[in-house]
Formats: sequence, structure tokens, C-alpha cells
Amino acid sequence: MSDEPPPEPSKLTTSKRRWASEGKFLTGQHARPEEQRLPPGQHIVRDWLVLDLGRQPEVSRERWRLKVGGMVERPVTLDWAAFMALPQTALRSDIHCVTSWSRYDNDWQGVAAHDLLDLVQPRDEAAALMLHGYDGYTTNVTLADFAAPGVLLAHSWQGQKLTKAHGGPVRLVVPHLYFWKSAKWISGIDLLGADKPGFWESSGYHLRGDPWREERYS
Ligand SMILES: Nc1nc2c(c(=O)[nH]1)N[C@H]1C(S)=C(S)[C@@H](COP(=O)(O)O)O[C@H]1N2
Ligand SMILES: [Mo]
Repeated sequence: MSDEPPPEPSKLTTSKRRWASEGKFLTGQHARPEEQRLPPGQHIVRDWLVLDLGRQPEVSRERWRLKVGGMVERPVTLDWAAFMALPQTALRSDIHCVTSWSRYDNDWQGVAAHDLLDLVQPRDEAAALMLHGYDGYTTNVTLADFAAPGVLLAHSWQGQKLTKAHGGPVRLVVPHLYFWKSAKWISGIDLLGADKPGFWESSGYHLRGDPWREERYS
């Protein structure tokens, strides 16, 4: 769906592949989000860190498109105006990155994932989604995880437009899973009949990535 070349390995991606094979940051604990806000093995940071494959695509709001297709009744390609014409939602959530940092109380604005699903109407056979970024990144989520409350296609953070470094003009935010699921510079969403691994999930990271169950690695 994206015609960008596949991402080049960087120092960070090489380390992250190694951490998966060594099981780095694993505590072996389980927790429940209702009882424990901070998932096991995480620590709180105040600054919002930048993490990606090392290539930050320049995408203006004018050039940005979101193509949603696959197993849907109504495939769409949204431009900025069409995206902003969808219902707008404000949500506060915490970030949990698999590299062990968490950041509380992020105020997002954008389009709720379930409002996007209402627009495209997934077919009965749809079970999962592949998310694509303008940098060539891919990551998968199940349809149930995408439709969950709190999942947002965000264009703003703390009342400011999302910066390029953090995935602007639009990124996904999936607050109940590790942050690698939250695709930056989102360009495409493909609805699939079965779940399958994206970029990190093919390099030793968990297919689902629930932080409270410490689903860091596969
Ligand atoms: N398109 C794209 N999205 C991405 C990534 C990426 O490399 N490309 N990295 C993921 C990872 S591993 C993390 S931890 C978060 C980091 O988001 P941030 O840089 O805004 O903190 O983005 C996720 N989304
Ligand atoms: Mo990450």
C-alpha cells in the first residue's frame, strides 16, 4: 500500500532486535490496568522521547492522504479536509514504550478509530489491520484492538499540532498496547482476514504487545 522503500537498519533497530533475543526488560510479572497504572518493568519519564527507524518523512497536511482498504464495504482515500470533516475527539492517555519508558497524561485530538470504522464498514471476514507509515513502517493490530475505546488517529498533542518527529500530520495512538503499535506518519490501513506480523513483529516483538501482560517479545 506504501510505495516507500523498506526501512534501512540503524543502530537502534539493531539493538532492538538484540534486546528481543535477550529478553531485555522482562520482569516476569503480570498486572491489571485497573489495579496498576504503570505496567511491569516500566519507568515514568517527563519528556516525550522520539523513536523511529531513523527516517522522518516530510509530509505536509496538503500532501497527506490516508488510504483505507482491504476487507471493507467502502474503501476510502481521505485528504486533510475529509479527515477533519469526520467527528473530532479529544482523549487523554498514557504512553508505554517497549524500551521501558512510560509517559502519563498525553492529551490527544483527532478522529476516533471506531468513527473511521463506521465510515468504511469492515466486512464480516475482517479480523485484523495492517497499518502503514510514509517511512515504510508497518505494524499490525486486531480489529478488536483497533476498535477499542481510546484508539485515535491523532493530529494534535497538548493542544499543538503533532510535530514531524512525533508522526505529524497524523499518527495512530493505541494506548492499551506498547507504543510501537502507534504508527507515525500514517498513510494506509489495510483490513485483513487474519492477523499477521508487521515490521517489529517480524523481528522478535510480540504479535499483540499488551504492556500489563509484558508481551514484549515473541
Ligand atoms: N511510521 C512509524 N511509526 C512508528 C515507528 C516508526 O519507526 N515508524 N516507531 C514506533 C515505535 S518503536 C515507537 S516506540 C513509537 C515512538 O513514537 P514517538 O517517537 O512519538 O515517541 O512510534 C512507533 N511508530
Ligand atoms: Mo518502540
